[in-house]
Amino acid sequence: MQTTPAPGEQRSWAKATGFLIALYLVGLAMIAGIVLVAGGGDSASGGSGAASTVAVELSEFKIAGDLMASPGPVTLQVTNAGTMEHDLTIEELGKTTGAIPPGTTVTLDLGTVDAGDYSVVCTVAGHEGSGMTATLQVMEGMDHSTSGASTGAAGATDDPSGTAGGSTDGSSGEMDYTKMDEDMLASFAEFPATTKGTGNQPLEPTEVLPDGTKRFDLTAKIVDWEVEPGTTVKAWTYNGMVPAPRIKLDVGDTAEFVLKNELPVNTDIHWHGITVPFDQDGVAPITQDPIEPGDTFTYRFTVTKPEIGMYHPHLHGQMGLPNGMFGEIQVGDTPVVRGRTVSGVQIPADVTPVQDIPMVLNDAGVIGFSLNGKSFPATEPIVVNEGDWVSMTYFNEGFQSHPMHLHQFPQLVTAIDGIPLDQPYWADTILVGPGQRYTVQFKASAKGTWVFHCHILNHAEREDGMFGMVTAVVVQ
Ligand SMILES: [Cu+2]
Repeated sequence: MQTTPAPGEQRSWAKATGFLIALYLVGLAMIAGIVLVAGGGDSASGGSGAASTVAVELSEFKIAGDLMASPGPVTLQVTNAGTMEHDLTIEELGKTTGAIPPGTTVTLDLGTVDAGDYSVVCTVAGHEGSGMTATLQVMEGMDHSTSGASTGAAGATDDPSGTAGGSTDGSSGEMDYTKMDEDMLASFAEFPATTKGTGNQPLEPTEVLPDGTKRFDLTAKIVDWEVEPGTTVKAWTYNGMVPAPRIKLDVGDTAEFVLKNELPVNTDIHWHGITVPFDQDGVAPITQDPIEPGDTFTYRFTVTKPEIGMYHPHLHGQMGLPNGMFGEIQVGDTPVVRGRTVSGVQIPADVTPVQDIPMVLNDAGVIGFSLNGKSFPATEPIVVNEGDWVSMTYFNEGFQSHPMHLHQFPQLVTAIDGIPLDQPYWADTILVGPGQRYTVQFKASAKGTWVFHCHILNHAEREDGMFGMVTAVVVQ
């Protein structure tokens, strides 16, 4: 007996929270429409009756389901329960679903399949390497099938019931809403949770050479990293922390970065957003040879203007970044707007932020949805006094865009990608795309614990409570 958990998860998630009912209805209406279309197609093809139908669920970054069938006609019912496009491909059989949008279920007819093991992957770049691989076992006695028609019908009835917001449909009895409510409250109660390891610690020079060159040591290595309470992963790091050590340079500095590669693969460092000579750009094998496991390579460059960048591997970036290899590198001071009026709001001439915070976003790999390498409730709150100004730079090292919403306090965008804006602007939600840096400042003008989160809500909540890209500004 197969179930299709993805639509149920979406429904229960939204229902439990009460967040943005309108958005939820629109979203579910879209999903319901898609499933109805898919269901129609399925029941038409399901007429063969004898076909084994196997339910498969795709998400970031796994392929889930009982991938077993008996030899003979096999049909896959593939649901993309993730937040980005995926496909399901079985190269050996020459079959693929093609790209499946999030929240969509499609049917893939494999035809008649002989006994054997078949490799199942998502072919979107980087997804197989991040974990989207599975094996379809076809053998006698492995018949987990239901008829295609009944699976399709279940999918079709499930979702409209969710759309209507009704809990009267018997088929939704698998959800334990009471437990969801309890788990939600429990997740809030844990914040802020203590976990092992702190990222973004300042990187101090190990040595200053006679000519004034600042020499820094970086070691690329895999370490245990507690990403949320009780969840420890094998993180790929610089110097054993996520995000990597924070590098601050002064305009005019010459810096050397001695990188030792203790990873199992070749690597390099790309200084994203920092102006460097061609042979220091860290794009192996174009600008340098790959740094092999066990080898050391020294980067050396002089910085000549204020910049806000980030560093990460370019080689195997799709694996290194989501797994934790990312950090901030900044030259000069963070831009601050003072003594001018923006959209009618006077910014005092003496604004001096009490904190200058890096807010590093990630959403994939073993680190997953996170702020500064931690998932809620292990994210660190921003604690300030009433009336304080804070400056903050978002660094998106993930694979998706994140609309970062701070409750109550408008954010004044002062720079994008480290470039100060001639026309700063106010916004309460800042959409930060992969690779981008947005620098903002805000005034903590009212006491309270103000929630601060990504507004793609399944980056911030799941059935067992808040997680991922959520923290708070605590104003005392
Ligand atoms: Cu997000």
